[in-house]
Amino acid sequence: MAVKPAIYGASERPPRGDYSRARDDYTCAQNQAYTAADHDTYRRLYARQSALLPGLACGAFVDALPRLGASDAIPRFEDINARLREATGWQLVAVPGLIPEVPFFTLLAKRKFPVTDWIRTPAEFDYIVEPDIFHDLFGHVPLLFDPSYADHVQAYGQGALKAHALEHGSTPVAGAVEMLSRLYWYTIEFGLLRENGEVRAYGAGILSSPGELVHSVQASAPRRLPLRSTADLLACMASTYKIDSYQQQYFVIDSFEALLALTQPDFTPHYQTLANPASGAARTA
Ligand code: HBI
Ligand code: FE
Repeated sequence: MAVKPAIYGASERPPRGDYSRARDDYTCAQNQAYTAADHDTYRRLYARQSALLPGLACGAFVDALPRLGASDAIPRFEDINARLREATGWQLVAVPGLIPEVPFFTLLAKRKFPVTDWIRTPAEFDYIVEPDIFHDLFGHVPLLFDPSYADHVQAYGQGALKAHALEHGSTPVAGAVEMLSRLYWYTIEFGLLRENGEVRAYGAGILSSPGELVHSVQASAPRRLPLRSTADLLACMASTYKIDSYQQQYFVIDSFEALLALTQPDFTPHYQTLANPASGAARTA
């Protein structure tokens, strides 16, 4: 069955990737025809980004990165899966690119991480709007080897399916999925962690970007807000974000265990609080 590709964020460009390959759940077999240029792009991206990590990436990421395997060519997902299944029970599944929210959340809820299987062109070496295989593999996959983080991502998927059902249920709670996708954005994509008193990056969008990795940790301009209490969580879920420029603010957690504990309780009251304008929950740009 031909599947409808998703349009990501505000991007108006047609989605990349060949969705005719996708199965009903939007997964596909990993591309078998990478060119020498594709492997060389991956090798160069990996070399540049891994050289930047010391003092900027969190320790758990630096420790887990080698578990992606060889860095001189695009890895086979099944090779990584043999190690990942053993570590946290997660599996990588190939997808043709961005997929609609419910199929995305459904895969996460089953501890299956969707990894785009095409890579940017050499001309896009420095920047690409859509997530490609380097963003997904280098940015998202290493921390899936960390048990607490891995549990958080699955809990996110389960919670997002609940939010979607709430939003489209008999007593709709407006914006529940958007509020939760802000949490995803400010943690899994652009999250910062405080370790040994220092700010370090753990979000995939930061870890796969040469410029934003430095900006998010070292620039004086962005606000770095705590993500520690329920009030902080509400502020995060009330904060919009930009998909194609550096963030003007970041949220900083104390640990993956603390993030998991903070996001464990049912979110329904949070959605209701935020959906009620009189609540006065922080509104930050
Ligand atoms: N699809 N393949 C893919 N990867 C994503 O990160 C992704 C997606 N679809 C939807 C989506 N992310 C957003 O809804 C989340 O960032 C909240
Ligand atoms: Fe991502």
